[in-house]
Amino acid sequence: MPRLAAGAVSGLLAAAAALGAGQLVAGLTGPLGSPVVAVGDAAISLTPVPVKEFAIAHFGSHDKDALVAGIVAVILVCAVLAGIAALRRLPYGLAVLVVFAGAGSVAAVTRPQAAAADVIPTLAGTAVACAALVVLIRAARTAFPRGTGPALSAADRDAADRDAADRDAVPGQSAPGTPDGEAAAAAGPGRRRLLVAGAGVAAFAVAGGAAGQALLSRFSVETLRSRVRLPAAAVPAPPVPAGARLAVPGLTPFFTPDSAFYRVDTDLVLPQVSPDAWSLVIDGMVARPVQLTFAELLRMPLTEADITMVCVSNQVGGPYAGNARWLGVPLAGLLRRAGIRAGADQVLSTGVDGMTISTPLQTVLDGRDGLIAVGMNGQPLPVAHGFPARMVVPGLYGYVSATKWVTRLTVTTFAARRAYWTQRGYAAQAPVKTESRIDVPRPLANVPAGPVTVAGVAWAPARGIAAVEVSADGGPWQRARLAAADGTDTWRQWMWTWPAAPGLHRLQVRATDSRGATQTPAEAASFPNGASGWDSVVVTVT
Ligand SMILES: Nc1nc2c(c(=O)[nH]1)N[C@H]1C(S)=C(S)[C@@H](COP(=O)(O)O)O[C@H]1N2
Ligand SMILES: [Mo]
Repeated sequence: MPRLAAGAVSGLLAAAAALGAGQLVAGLTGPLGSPVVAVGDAAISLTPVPVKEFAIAHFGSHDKDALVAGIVAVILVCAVLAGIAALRRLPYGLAVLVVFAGAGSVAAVTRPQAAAADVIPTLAGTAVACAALVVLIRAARTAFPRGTGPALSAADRDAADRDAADRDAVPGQSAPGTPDGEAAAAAGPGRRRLLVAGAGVAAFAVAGGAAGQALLSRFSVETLRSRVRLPAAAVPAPPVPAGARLAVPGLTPFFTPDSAFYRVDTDLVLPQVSPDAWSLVIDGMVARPVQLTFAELLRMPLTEADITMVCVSNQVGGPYAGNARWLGVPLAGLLRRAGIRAGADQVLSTGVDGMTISTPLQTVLDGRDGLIAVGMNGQPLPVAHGFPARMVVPGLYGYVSATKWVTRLTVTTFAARRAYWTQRGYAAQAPVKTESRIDVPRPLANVPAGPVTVAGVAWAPARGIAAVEVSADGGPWQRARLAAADGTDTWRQWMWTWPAAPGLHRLQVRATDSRGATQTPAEAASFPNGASGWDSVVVTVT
């Protein structure tokens, strides 16, 4: 057993050394080459939609941490197997490592933003792992010679150690009494050698990983972002009406702070885009293709607009919606400047991460505030939300409108081009469904009998909310009080005072948009065009 354990630990240490070396080299070549990142990004684009939906629903913004943990777990299990295999025959263990190197390299070079250098971290990591495995396995074989492991008890081994020590002291005297005397005699110093080698490899892994992490911070564009000065809006947003905010503790704030704004994208490592290197190309079915630098974009008249953004993966009552004040160049003007040719019906936008998003051209041109945004809540876009520029179009789910790190707008047709999520079966036409959510009381809360404040938000971006109603225990729908509307593109807070009697109760909410359409009770999953149904909470009144 100790022999097997030594093999397993050798495998684990070799894998740790590989990850440390990979991270160190990625610190030089760029974050996308880090083996775990490369494999993770590849896994994300290969993951079937239901699994992705599950991950977003159950791990939320931590879905990527869960993925990384999963990959590391797979690596560790394979490392254990490689170590044990190597104990029998070294080439078996090395073969496992080489298979990993192949998978990691393929993953690294097939990523949309990949450079040839992105295979180097994986190859360097594999070379280090092979060397470490050879050294450790040789030491392990000496320390735990075949056949002695399971047979030797702890007392036997102590005896063998002593024998070995004796033999050192008295040259020529062998350890009698054990069937494999020679080997057992070598075990003591062998084990020390294994310990030293193991500790060395572990130290290398930790130091390499830490150094790589430190080097990787060089790739951050945070400093460049902090130097961006956004011009004032030529067309400022109207002030938010005084009555847009209701004073209810626990209610979703009207504007979502950047730190609380949901983040959904397919990137394990946030794209770091220098505003100096960034440009926006407008091409496809246009009369005059346009290319704009960030400086040129900032010199154009900027418009400010309050827009609530929603992810198609948001479940009824879910958290993947946020409201912000965006600053940017109107999209319609940019496209018209390029000259849209007849027959086009789609804007296909591309992010530097390779994400493609198809937006119906008509929704961009119908007068709503579609933007190439550079500012969010008075600051340059946070890196996680698309710095230096992203698209925002009110009324459409993010996957058909909200391209982060956007760098190309191609005017085209739905017949000619399909975008990332529509290739995966999501709807090409995806207006945000009217939804309302109960924020307070929290599900399964205990509240005292008497008047209880029920409150939440409701949204129907681009249409506007006209009414919100609440029902207790399936009883008659009661009109909630609506906070003042800040245009049609943002959510509205609402509240209702519930005369609560003791017992277990279920509250339900539904909204009606400004066209008079009431939110459907029909429950739909978020695939393929957004969840529907009424949000509800169950509470205990005492
Ligand atoms: N480049 C890029 N843009 C993207 C995505 C992405 O994966 N990559 N995800 C889209 C999706 S599905 C949504 S809901 C919004 C989320 O924007 P946020 O992370 O700023 O909230 O970004 C959209 N834009
Ligand atoms: Mo989304």
